[in-house]
Parts: sequence; C-alpha cells; structure tokens
Amino acid sequence: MRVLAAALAVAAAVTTTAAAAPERLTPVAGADKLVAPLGVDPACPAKIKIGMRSDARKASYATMNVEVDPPLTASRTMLTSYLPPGHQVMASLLVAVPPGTQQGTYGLRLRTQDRTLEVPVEVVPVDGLDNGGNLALRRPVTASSQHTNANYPPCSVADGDRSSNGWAGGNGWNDATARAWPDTLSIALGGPRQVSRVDLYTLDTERYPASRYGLRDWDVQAQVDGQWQTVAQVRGNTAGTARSDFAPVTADAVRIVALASNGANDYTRVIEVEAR
Ligand SMILES: [Ca+2]
Repeated sequence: MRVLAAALAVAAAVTTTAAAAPERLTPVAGADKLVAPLGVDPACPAKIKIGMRSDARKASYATMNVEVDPPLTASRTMLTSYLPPGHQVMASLLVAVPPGTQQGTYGLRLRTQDRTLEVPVEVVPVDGLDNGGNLALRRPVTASSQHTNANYPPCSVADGDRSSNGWAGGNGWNDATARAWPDTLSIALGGPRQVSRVDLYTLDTERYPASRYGLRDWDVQAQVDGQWQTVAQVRGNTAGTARSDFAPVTADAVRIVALASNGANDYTRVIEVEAR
C-alpha cells in the first residue's frame, strides 16, 4: 500500500507541474455578471470584484486591461500588480451608468495577454431589479448630513452590500455631526409599499466593533399618508445587525432616526438598511 501511495503522489505531482507549465495570467471576476441599475446616485455605482491569477513559473509584474462598452464607464482601465506564481490579486471595479443609458446587456472584458474573460453587465431600471424582497434596494436615500469625506455617501446604505469590509471605501454612511443627535436617514420606496420589517446593519468589524463604533439607539419610522410614524424602537444595540418587526403599514418611505452610538467619536455609522 505504501508503494502504491508513493506512486500516486508522484503522478499527482507530475500532473500539477504539467498544468502550471504554460506562462499564463488568468482574469477572474467575483461574479458571473454585474447588474447595474439605471438612475441611481452616481456616488454609488455598481461594483464587482475583478482580478487575475498567475500560473506562470516566475514572479512578475502582471497587467490586465479592463474594457467596458460605452456609454458605461469603469473606475479603472487596467490592473497591474507584482504577482508570484500561484497567487491571485483582486480589486474593486466600479461601473457607472450615465443618465440616458438604454437598458440592456453591455460588455465588460477583462483581458490579459492570452485570455479574455467576458462579464455581462445588465443595465436595468430599479423597478426591474431582482431585489430579493428588499424594498429599499437602490432606492433614493437622503440623510440629515453627510461627512465631508465623500467615501461615506448616504446612497451606500441601499446598495445591496451589507459588509462592513471596505468601510471608508464607499460602503456605508457616516454622518457629519459628531456628538449631536438625532441624525436621520430616509429611503423612498418608489411608491406605497407594505412594510413590516426593517433590518439595520451598522459598522462592525474586528477593528471597529459595533459595541464601540456601531449605532446603539434608534427609532424606525414609516411614512404613511405623508406622516412619519414610529413603528419600532431599538435601544442598547451592540450587534452589527438589528432586525425590527412591526405591524404591517403601507409606507412611501422608511426612516431611521439615530439617537446614540456606542461611544467612539459618537458618529452615526450605517452600512445598509433593508425593508420588507
Ligand atoms: Ca452598503
């Protein structure tokens, strides 16, 4: 048995070497396609992870070109990185949809010297988005204030990205009024919608735990017949996510009225708000 195992190990090693022999740089993407909604705030374009993996025998500076069909625009035209064999490098790509763009499928191509990866970009109106039941997804957001740093836009709380990773990179809202309350964050729902649940994701990472940097106290409000009414209250939160369930209301908008955070600098920091 031992001899057989050794023979198999050699065979496996040979196979691996053979596969790695060509000098290759393979484009990779974080998803098969990118859905880019029309008419959203330019501060919150569609985003996708892109990158490249080296199967070369030696480390080198690798380059990949990024092409997108007009009128769409991409945040980079190239990705360049020092890349050892067997390693992969990833980066965020933002794809903007200018006003007046026709809905439809556009091309996004990631090109290395000998390979091209095509990632279709589907441009759809917000009403045509597969929102998974989240009525707030990609709807217009207004906030009581906006941090002078443009990397905390209000629209980022409805961009579909709940992750705190990438904080300060356009993935969450930070207000502009330290130690002053309340702060408000409103999301229009695109017409009267029945709502009975709001989930709030506040900043929560290993470096910035919600128990120090997250939102502690807030009211959830719904706009019914033009009037704001409080439908739920959260007090003493220390978690990254808080779900509020309430009796169904027919609302045109939902609003978070932030009342206190958990201490550090006392700002309001919200990653995502979802309504169902
Ligand atoms: Ca977000």
